[in-house]
Amino acid sequence: MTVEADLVIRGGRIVTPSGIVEGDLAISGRSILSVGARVDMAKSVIEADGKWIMPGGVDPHAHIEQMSGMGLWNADTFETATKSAAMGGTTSVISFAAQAHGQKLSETVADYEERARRGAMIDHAFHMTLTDIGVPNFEADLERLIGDGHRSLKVFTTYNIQLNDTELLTIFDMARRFGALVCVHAENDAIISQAKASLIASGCTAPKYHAASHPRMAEIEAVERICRFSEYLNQPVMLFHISTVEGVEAVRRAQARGAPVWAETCTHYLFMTEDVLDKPGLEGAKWMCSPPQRTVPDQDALWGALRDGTICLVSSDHAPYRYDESGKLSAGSNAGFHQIANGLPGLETRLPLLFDAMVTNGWGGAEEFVKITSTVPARTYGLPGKGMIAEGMDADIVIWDPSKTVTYGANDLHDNVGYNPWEGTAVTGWPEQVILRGKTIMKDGAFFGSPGDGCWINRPALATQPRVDTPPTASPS
Ligand code: DUC
Ligand code: ZN
Ligand code: ZN
Repeated sequence: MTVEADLVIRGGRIVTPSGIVEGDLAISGRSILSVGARVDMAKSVIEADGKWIMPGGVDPHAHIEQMSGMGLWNADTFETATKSAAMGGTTSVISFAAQAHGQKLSETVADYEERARRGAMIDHAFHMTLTDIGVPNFEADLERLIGDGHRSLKVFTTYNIQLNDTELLTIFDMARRFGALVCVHAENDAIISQAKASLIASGCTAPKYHAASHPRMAEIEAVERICRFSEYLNQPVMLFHISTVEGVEAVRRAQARGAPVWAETCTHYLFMTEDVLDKPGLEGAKWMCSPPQRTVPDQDALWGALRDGTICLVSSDHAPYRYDESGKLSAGSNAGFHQIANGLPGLETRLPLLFDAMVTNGWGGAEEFVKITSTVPARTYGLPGKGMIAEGMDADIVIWDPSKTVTYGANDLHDNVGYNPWEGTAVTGWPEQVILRGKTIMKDGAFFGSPGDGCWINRPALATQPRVDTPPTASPS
């Protein structure tokens, strides 16, 4: 019996895990019905000659409706952030359920789940950010929550919410036993504190000094230590936002030793350097993030690491703050870099920037673009149905117009940030239509999603890891 499709996208170049296919992409209900074969029975047809048909983007690192380490709320709610993501071609996002100090983990997660359930317009999941392992019922809650579908954790080694080494090892061991990936913001806190103190003592407080306040050695030390912890306990780890040559090399060495470590970088490290911070007055605050943007040789190393797989994906690290007293200027218009919230918006711009570099300008091509922005994030974080165009997968599809050029303006994003850090940047290749589980949520710049359209994605726990201790090199005498 021939099944009638709800929608057929015809004539485009479809990027699938087994190559580029020219033919029909058929959708039935919320799923992909067939890929490549001619389908004549369809309720509606989109003619897509000359367009790329790609899976919706999966952004696995974004801060949404969350309080910062400095006690400031993000500018975005689930509603504004997920609209912005969709406008840029992203259909799934992993944000954070961030534990406040003293808060029971079950309360943290329930709170974020409820806010996302009401507001989110694309599909979503949470990394559980752990800041206080001493709260009642911590271990039992963690085990239950991982079993209930939250299979990734986030810990810090700095930012006023760091865990010490003993606590980190405790979490790694629990994650190993309960089946979760641990994501780490890895920068050495003592190195940053010392650098900050000496800059402030010398009166160097403008935003441009933020770069020097996060010495590359802070990343190097913490990445090496975390890789060793991962190796020691055989615990899978994702190193967030790698920014330096040496950070890449540390990950590469750990992977060569067999440590179960993965790494990401973000768009702002690939396309920006630290000079973005050097602007008159406090203007540079708009680009402040941690780690800071680095240098051209660092960018070259990051691209090289993407090429050889040392870094497996690119996220946005969307961390939205307005350039006013609610955000970047909360400590006033004479604030020092150490009083300014870190983060910049990126959910909407991640894919067009990478499409331009990889598809339009040929760095890697269309398949590689899909891999690092959708397929690998979905696989690494265990998002069932997401990240590829194949029969039975969720019909999360983006139709890209490869010939459309857009130059970003001062305030043309759909988040609640009020500025675009990419103002003046031109990209060629633009998301023309975005489909979430079979429903069009964006077409030609018009948005059709509604709060609550986004579904929480239940992610089965990882297989638990056996512990592999390093064998002793000499017998005790
Ligand atoms: N860095 C982070 O690690 N998180 C949010 C913002 C930032 O700049
Ligand atoms: Zn971080
Ligand atoms: Zn982050």
